[in-house]
Formats: sequence, C-alpha cells, structure tokens
Amino acid sequence: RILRRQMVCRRDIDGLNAHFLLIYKSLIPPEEEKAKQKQLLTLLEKLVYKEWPQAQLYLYGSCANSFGVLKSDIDVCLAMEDADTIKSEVLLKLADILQSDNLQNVQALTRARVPIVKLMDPETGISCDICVNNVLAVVNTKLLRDYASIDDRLRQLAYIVKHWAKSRGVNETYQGTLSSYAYVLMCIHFLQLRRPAVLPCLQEMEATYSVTVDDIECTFFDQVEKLSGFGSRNKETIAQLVWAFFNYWAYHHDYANTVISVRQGSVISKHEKDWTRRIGNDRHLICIEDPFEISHDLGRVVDKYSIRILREEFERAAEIMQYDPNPCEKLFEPY
Ligand code: 3AT
Ligand code: MG
Repeated sequence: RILRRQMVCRRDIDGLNAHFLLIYKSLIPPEEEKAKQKQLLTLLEKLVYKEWPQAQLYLYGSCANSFGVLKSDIDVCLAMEDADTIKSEVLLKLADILQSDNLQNVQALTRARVPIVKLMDPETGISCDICVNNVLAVVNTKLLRDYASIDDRLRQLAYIVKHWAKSRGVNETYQGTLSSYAYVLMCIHFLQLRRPAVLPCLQEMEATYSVTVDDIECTFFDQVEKLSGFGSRNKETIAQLVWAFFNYWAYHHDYANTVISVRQGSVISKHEKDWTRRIGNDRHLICIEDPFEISHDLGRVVDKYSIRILREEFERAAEIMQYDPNPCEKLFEPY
C-alpha cells in the first residue's frame, strides 16, 4: 500500500507543481498596482519635501522586498537627521500635512512599538504606513529582496507560505502568531539548509554592502547577479519544497533547544543566545533570530496558547501535503 501511495504521489507531483505555480502567479501584484504605489509615493514625496527638504522617503516591507501579494499596503520610512528625539512631533506634523491634502483616515499612532502615521489614498485606494528613521527595516528589506533574486523558488515558497498563513489565521502578531517577515526568514533559512543548498548565506560571504544603523553593523554580499544559478544543483520543485517546509516545522524542528539563524545559515543553540527562559514578555517558544538585530527573537510574540495553534497548523499542513490527493484546496481553507 505504501509503495502504491508513493507511486500515486510521484505521478501527481507534476500536477501539484502546476497548481502551486498557478496559485503563486495569481498572488503576484499586476503592473498597474505597482504603478499606483509609485503614484502614491510621488505624492508623499512632494508633500514631505515641502516641509523637510533634507528628508528621504524609502519603501520597505512587502512592497519593496519582492514578497508583496495582491492588495498589500505600502510601508514607507521617512529618514531625516536628528528626528529621533522628536519622532512623535514629526509624526504629528506629518499627519497634519497629509490630512490637509485630502488623504483619508489619517491617524498618528505615536505610542506603538514602531510609531507610525497611517493613511489611505482615495485616488489609488492604497493604504500606507509611514514610520520615521526605521532604517534597519529598509536594510532588512534589501536583504530579503537580494535573497529573492538568487532563486525563484524562494519567492514561490514564501508566497505559498504567506498565503497559507493568512488563510489559516496564523499571520497575526497581535494574536501571538508570526509576522510575514518572520515567515519569509523561515523560508530563507529552510532553503539555506537544503542539500544541495538552494540559497547561500549572504552574511557569511565577503561583504560588498555595508552600513551602520543604530550602532549595528549590517554587512553582506549583495552582488547577487553573480549568484544566479547557485541553487541549480538542487532539483527540488515547489511542491516538494512546500511539503518539506511543513514537515520540518511539524516534526523536525527542535523547538526546545534551537534558534534558526539566517545570519549564520544554520541552526544555533538557545543556550548560546541565552534564550532558554522567559525574560519579561520574551518566552522564546519558537526562536527566529533577526538577521541584524541579533538580540531580537521574531518569535517573541508567540505565547503558550499561540504556540499550540501554530504547531497544530504546521502538522495539519504537513498531513495534508502527505496524504491529501488534492492538497491545495484543504491547505488554504479559511479557518
Ligand atoms: P505583508 O505582505 O504586509 O503581510 P510585509 O513583508 O510588509 O508583509 P510586515 O508587514 O510583517 O511584512 O513588516 C513590514 C516590514 O517591516 C518587513 C520588515 O522589513 C520590517 N519588520 C517587520 N517586523 C519586524 C521586526 N519584528 N523586526 C524588524 N523588522 C521588522
Ligand atoms: Mg506590510
């Protein structure tokens, strides 16, 4: 029976691949959406430069890291010198300026962990969050984008995983599950560890890009055009990788003792990072090291309830990939 099942699986794998690729393609934002985002950014630049001629606006997050799905909001960082001490004043002033230009739902959230101004542009229908001097996010956006350009399978896998996480309700940091950023790091790490590897570890290679942000030295190899074809010895398809990804997080990851690290391209021990016990709100029940802010565990939002939900969802997905004859339907079933 097992042999028959394996044979059935193998025969279906081409069909399954095609299905995953269709889903992936359906999630890619069309060119018009990119154009609308650009239009909104141009408008924001015009308004911001009038008040602060020295400031710069940068896109970050999924609109710039190449993991943006259809109808994503855009994340914008306003970079200006000496704004750190008066961030909330800058945000309030910015909210004023935007409001008087007919942008809608303008709200300054000055007490959030990352303080922002939110707004909606009625002309393009796009919503936007603007933060001040969150330059690390701009740098980690570049790292993710550079990884995505090395092997198409990263973008495919991450879109499928994000789509799964959104459908299953496990992409909600305020409910104790993981951010999109954390899921993309999980995908990068997973592809670094395949054998043969699909992705290299850019932070372990010769540094061709280097910036210091908030006293953190961010360096990595960014001449990624030289790395095209890096993963070509690995022939795994997207269907196999999706299966293996969920299998890893369901049954093989050592939650009790290890941390995943994109920075080192390996797992490291919780002990080494002193992440073995709860300190304040950081419970370290699933540990994902930020590539630059290395004391930052992206799993710290996860608590003892949400870790169960997450792990049950990984197991559910792994089971579906293993046994369901038509896994795509079940995998993305709304929770
Ligand atoms: P969506 O498509 O909006 O779900 P996204 O890639 O925009 O995905 P997030 O909204 O989770 O991802 O985050 C926006 C960016 O902010 C991504 C990353 O550059 C940065 N970021 C998010 N969370 C963290 C974090 N905990 N530490 C450092 N940077 C972060
Ligand atoms: Mg976002």
